[in-house]
Amino acid sequence: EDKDGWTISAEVFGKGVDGAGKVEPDYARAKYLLCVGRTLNCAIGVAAVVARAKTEGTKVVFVDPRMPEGALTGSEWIPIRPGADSAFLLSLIHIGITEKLVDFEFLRRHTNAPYLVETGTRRPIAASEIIAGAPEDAFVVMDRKTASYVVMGLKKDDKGNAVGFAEPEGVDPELDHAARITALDGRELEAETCFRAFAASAAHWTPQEAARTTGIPAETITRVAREFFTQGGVADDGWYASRNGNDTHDFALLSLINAFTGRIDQPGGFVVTQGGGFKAPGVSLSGGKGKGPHGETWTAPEKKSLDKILYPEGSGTYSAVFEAIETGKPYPVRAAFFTGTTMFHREANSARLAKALMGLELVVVQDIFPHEICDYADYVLPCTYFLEWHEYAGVKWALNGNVQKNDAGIAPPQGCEAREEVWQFAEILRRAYPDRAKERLGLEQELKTREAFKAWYDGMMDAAWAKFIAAKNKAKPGDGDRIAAEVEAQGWSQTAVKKWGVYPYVKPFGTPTGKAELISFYFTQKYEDKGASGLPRWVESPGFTPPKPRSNEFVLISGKDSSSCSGVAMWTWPTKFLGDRSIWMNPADAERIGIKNGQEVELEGLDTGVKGRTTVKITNRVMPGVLFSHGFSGGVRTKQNLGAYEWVREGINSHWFCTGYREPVVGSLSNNCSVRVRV
Ligand SMILES: Nc1nc2c(c(=O)[nH]1)N[C@H]1C(S)=C(S)[C@@H](COP(=O)(O)OP(=O)(O)OC[C@H]3O[C@@H](n4cnc5c(=O)[nH]c(N)nc54)[C@H](O)[C@@H]3O)O[C@H]1N2
Ligand SMILES: Nc1nc2c(c(=O)[nH]1)N[C@H]1C(S)=C(S)[C@@H](COP(=O)(O)OP(=O)(O)OC[C@H]3O[C@@H](n4cnc5c(=O)[nH]c(N)nc54)[C@H](O)[C@@H]3O)O[C@H]1N2
Ligand SMILES: [Mo]
Repeated sequence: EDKDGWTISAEVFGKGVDGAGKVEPDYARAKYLLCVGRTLNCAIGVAAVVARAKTEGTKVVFVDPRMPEGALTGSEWIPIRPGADSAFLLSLIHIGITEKLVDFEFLRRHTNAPYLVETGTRRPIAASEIIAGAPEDAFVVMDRKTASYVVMGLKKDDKGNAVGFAEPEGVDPELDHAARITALDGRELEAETCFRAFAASAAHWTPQEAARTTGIPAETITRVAREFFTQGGVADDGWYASRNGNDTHDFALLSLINAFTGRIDQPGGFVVTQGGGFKAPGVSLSGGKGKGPHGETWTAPEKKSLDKILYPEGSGTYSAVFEAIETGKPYPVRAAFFTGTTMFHREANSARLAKALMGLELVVVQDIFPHEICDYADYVLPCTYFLEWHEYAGVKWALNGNVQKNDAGIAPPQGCEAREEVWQFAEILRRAYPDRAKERLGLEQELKTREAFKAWYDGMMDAAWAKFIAAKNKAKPGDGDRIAAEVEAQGWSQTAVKKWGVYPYVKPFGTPTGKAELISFYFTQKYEDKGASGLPRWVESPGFTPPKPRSNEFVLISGKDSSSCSGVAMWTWPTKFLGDRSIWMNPADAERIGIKNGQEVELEGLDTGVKGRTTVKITNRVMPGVLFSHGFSGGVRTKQNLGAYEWVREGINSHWFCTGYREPVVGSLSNNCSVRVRV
């Protein structure tokens, strides 16, 4: 459901950079930061970094149906119709190309823009089809220097990993090329460059055409395009792609527009983050082999998890499990553990979720608060909070490489049972499958006391940390000791400084071409028929019925703010006062349908018929035709007695009204929906 870190950047940059926070704008040096459906105000240190950059002149532009907090001062807010982001982004690129503002040299050398595809189908043309003796996995460009087709390949190590580029010295690829080519086997191929195919498709999105779809004036689109490409623009690639069911294209374009600026992995551009380098001990499964925390190994079933079977490019489309619960296919699911997730406040279509939960024989919830999901649980296992764990970790979403340490500041009170979920899991595993617990985790005896658990678990963590420090000392004498001392003294330490200009100049990206891809060769070859075209384009949101314009029907969207959202903040006392459990409505809409500020209304899902009541806040911070609600900020429906926290029931949970539509390849949900408002 949630696409944290994945963000579909793999379509443009391939595997390997699709982990959490692996590619990011260089926020500190960005000159012009474009945020499409991204609020910034909430994401870890980014807000502070961007605030500092703004004092040095960085311009920030938010493109969002509602005005996020970050746009209240010193930034521009451009309202956009929900689900129209691809049309906007394609128009920016189209203007950039036609006004020659994009970096053609970068496109030629470091993207697959000059690579040949079959005209119409966009099937990548392999070099081996037209050049005798070319490797199977290489592609082809027209070289301007030699006026001939040349082989563009990758250097690979013995494991098949791409480690460099194999292309002719001084190759000067033609961007705008089309030809009829006779293949070695005699077939006639109509070929064109990716650039031509992409530019032709983007050309549909003139500012006027994009204005009709996005609701943004054509002059604004033209101005933003010129500013973006001439003032050092960088686009944020976003954090999660579950909005309208057409988001795959939006997120691919948010990454791709950065390739058109030529500032990939350059200061102020769109960069690959360095990574801390520390790997915490854990269990991994891959290629039929399991690996335990002490180096234990075993043979694991070759089966894929359900979400990967149904949504091969997704990362955790939980609702994939719903069908399996109901039908037993592709395999039956009878029990589920829910660890640290609200479920009802994250998952679109609450009724479908409730039905799936009731179809399970065993539901176990591990949480720290009495969320709605507890009503469906056979067992609720209260756990410790992450700040109570002893844990070393790499720092994600940071430009430089850093490591950090958590440790409990205080011990649990006497007589209180405080158990980490790892402890609970380990003990459940040991009782259910004693042999596996021994073979895979090195766990033979019951971890009866907190001391016993800490000796086992913290011992593994400390051993991994000691190994990391030793390796750092070996690589550079004294460096490990410095890191260890800094972590002890201040909780974190810098392990590596960002190296600029590595990807895709020296090291290839994980794409078939090793370069940034205008047309994703991987997606085109694998998913063209499933609608996840390798060529990003705009499609109308398939996630919900569009509301009738200027009626009492609206698109209902949601998002977070810096003070109240998330399953934890929902249950804190400040949220009672700071949390916003209303829905936002534009004054023009309120006047037309006769609604006063603070008035209670009924919402009804256009597709689901589900009803709910909440109060309306009339504000210019949301565009006409759209209602905004804060996620994780109300609408709790539980049978539990909540005592002083009864107020968490106020308002709505926007997921009540959602269809739960999922994009078929990546599996992102439509968290937006359409509703009717009645007084
Ligand atoms: N305080 C706080 N901070 C958090 C979190 C939290 O819960 N609370 N969660 C963390 C997590 S897990 C994440 S993923 C990040 C997320 O951080 P962001 O990626 O910045 O996401 P949101 O803050 O949810 O903002 C999403 C925005 O998208 C807008 N939107 C909705 N539909 C559309 C559309 O069709 N087009 C466009 N252009 N915009 C649309 C919404 O109005 C909203 O302003 O924040 C992290 N930080
Ligand atoms: N309407 C709407 N829906 C959304 C979003 C949105 O913006 N709007 N955002 C989407 C995004 S980006 C995300 S990431 C998801 C997030 O959806 P969730 O994963 O459901 O959200 P969190 O707030 O991270 O939930 C954390 C849960 O873990 C519990 N918890 C906290 N600490 C601990 C701990 O140490 N141990 C255990 N066991 N439990 C703990 C909290 O009480 C809470 O129940 O929601 C998605 N759904
Ligand atoms: Mo997220």
